[in-house]
Amino acid sequence: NPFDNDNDLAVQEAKPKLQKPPLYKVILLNDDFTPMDFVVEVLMDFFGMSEELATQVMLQIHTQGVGVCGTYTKDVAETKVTIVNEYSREHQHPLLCSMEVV
Ligand code: NFA
Repeated sequence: NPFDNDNDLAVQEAKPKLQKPPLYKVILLNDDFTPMDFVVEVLMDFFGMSEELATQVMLQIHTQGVGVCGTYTKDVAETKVTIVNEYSREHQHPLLCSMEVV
């Protein structure tokens, strides 16, 4: 700014735009063994869904083979995948959670 007579110390006007971080879809895969109630519980407890939405998403996974639980930054998506897979294994269910870049 040519009309800016400020001392340049501690004055920073230009703000270059930072790139937005890539987003990742966290997905659940269908299988023949995990109980429907368990999948609904996972979607409510780990992805903040209402029981109604969780039931819809569970049925979509059941019929289509895969469904989206949410979209997150890489770190958050990785943490959710790890926690959900550990939780499923603890309960002896084969439910698989994964992620893919949007
Ligand atoms: N297909 C499972 C069943 O019939 C239910 C299920 C839904 C599993 C969504 C995994 C994901 N019990």
